[in-house]
Amino acid sequence: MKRRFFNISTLALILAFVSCKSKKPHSELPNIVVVYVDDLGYGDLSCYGAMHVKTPHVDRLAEEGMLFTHAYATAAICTPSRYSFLTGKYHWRNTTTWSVGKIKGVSIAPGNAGLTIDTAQPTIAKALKQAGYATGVVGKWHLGLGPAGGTNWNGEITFSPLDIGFDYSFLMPATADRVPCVFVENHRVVGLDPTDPIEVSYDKPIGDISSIYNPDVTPGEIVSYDTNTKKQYPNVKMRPSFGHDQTIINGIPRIGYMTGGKAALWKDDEIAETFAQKALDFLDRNKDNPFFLYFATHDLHVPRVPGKAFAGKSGIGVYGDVIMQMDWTVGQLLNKLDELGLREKTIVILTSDNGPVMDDGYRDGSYDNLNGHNPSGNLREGKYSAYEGGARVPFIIRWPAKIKPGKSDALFSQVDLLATLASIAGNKDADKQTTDSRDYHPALLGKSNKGREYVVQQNMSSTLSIVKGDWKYIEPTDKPQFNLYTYPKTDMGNNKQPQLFNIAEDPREKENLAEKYPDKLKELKTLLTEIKNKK
Ligand code: NG6
Ligand code: CA
Repeated sequence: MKRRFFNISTLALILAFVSCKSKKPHSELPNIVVVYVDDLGYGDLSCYGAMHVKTPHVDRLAEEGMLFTHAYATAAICTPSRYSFLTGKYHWRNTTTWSVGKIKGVSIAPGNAGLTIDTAQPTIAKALKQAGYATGVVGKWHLGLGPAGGTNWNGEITFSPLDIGFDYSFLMPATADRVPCVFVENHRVVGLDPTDPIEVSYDKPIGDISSIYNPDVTPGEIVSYDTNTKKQYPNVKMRPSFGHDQTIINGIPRIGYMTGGKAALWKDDEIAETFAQKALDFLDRNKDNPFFLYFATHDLHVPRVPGKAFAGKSGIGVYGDVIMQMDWTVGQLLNKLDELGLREKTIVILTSDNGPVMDDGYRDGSYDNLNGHNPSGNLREGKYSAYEGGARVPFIIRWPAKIKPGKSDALFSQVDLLATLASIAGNKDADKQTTDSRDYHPALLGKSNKGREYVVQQNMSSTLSIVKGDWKYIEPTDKPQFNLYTYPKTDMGNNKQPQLFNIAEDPREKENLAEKYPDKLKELKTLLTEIKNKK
C-alpha cells in the first residue's frame, strides 16, 4: 500500500474534521448499529419479496422501519463497498488493485494486505467518536490489516480499525475462504499459542496443503475436483471449484498459504454465533452511552458452513440455511436492544456489500438446490456485475423514535452513510471533509422522497456505472465480459460498447438504448467523467 504525504490544505481539512464536535448532549444521541450482511441479494429477504425463504427477524425490522427499494452499495464486491461506507470515498479513486485468476484490476484484498484505509483519512468511526460515541466493529473486515508489506500475526497488529476511529474490534481479517482463519481482537490474534506461530503467504506455497488437517473428515476420502489441474486432495469436506485450493483448514480448502496457529483456528460452524456474541457483549458494555457498532456478518459468503441449528433446516439447501442463520443473528440483536430498553433510541440499519452469488469457489450445491428461490429478485445478475443485481441491495433502517414505518424509493448510496449518520449525530460538517459522502438525512429518515441525484458503482473489474433518475449508463471497456469462476458464470456487464438502460421501464436491463438516446448517453457519460475527475 502506498502511504501518501499530505499537503497543507488536506491537513487543514483533517484538523477541521477532527475538531468538529457534536453539539448534542449525549442523552439525545441515538445509538447506531449497521448490520452489513455479506453477499445478501435484493431478492434474499421475505420483506423484499422472497417466497422460498423466511426471514422473520429482518422482516420485523422492515415492518417497524423504512425499507428502501433503490439503495446501492458502491461496488459489486466487498472491499470497495466497505471502504466507501467507512471513508465516504469511492474506492476506485485509489489505485491499489489485484488479480483474481485472469481477471485483472480487481479490488478484492488478499488476506495479508496492509490496511487499505490511510490512518489520516476521515472515517465514519472517527466522525461518530468525535460526536461522543463509543465505536466498535465486529465481523468480517476485508480491508487489510497491518502496514504495507505484511501483517505481523504473531505480535501486536498495528494499522487496524483501532487506528481509524474504532475503540473495539473483533474481526475475521479477510473472508472465510482466505487465510489466516483466525480471529483478531483489537491488536492480537485470539488464542494464539506463541510456540506455534502463524505464517501466511499469498505468493509462494509454504507448508503442506493438508498440514492443518481436520481429523473428522472421513479418512482416505479422495476428491478429484479441478478440471484444469486434475489435482487430487485428500480429506476435503467441501469441493473447491477454482483457486480455493492452497491450504486445507478444518477440512475446507482456502485461498492463500498458512502454517501454524492451530490453537487459534476458528470453527467454521461457530463463526456466526461467535460474531453474534461479541456484538451483544459490545451492546451490553455500552448500554449507558451512545454507541456505534459496525456489525459485519459473514453467513452467505463462501464457504457456507451453517451452525448445527441451521444446517439442512431451510429446505432449499445450504444457501437458504445461511440466510436463516443471518436472520437469527438479527433476531439476537433486536432482542438484546429490547432487553436493554434501547429499541426506541437506536438506529438499526441492515444492508449488504454486494449482490448474491451461487457457487463461488466451492461446489456447495447452492445453485442446484434453490428450488425456485431467486437471490437477485427481479434484477439482472448479482455479485461482481455492473448490472443492477451487483450493487443494488436490500437496505432497511429502523429508528422507532424518529422514523415512521414505510417504504421509500429514494435513491440512496452507502457512500453517504458517513455524512448522513454524522449529521444525525450532530456533526454537520462531515460532508465537507470527505470526497464523496453527502448528507441525505431527510431521505434516510423517510422525510423526503428525494434522495441522491445519482449513484456510482464499480463492478469486479472496476468498470464504472452511474444511475440517475430512471437511467443507467455503463462505461465501455475491454475487460472480459464474464467471471467464469462462478457457477453459473457471471456477466460482469463489461462491453466494448457504451450501455444505456431505462431501469424503470426495463429493470432487467435487456435493451441497450445507447444508440436510440444519444443525448441521454452524453449527459450521463459527461457526468461520470466529472465525478471521476473530482479531487
Ligand atoms: C473472489 C473469490 C470468491 C470470493 C471473492 C470475495 C476466486 C475465484 N473467487 O476472488 O470466492 O472470495 O473473491 O468476495 O478466487 S467478497 O464478497 O469478499 O468481495
Ligand atoms: Ca461480499
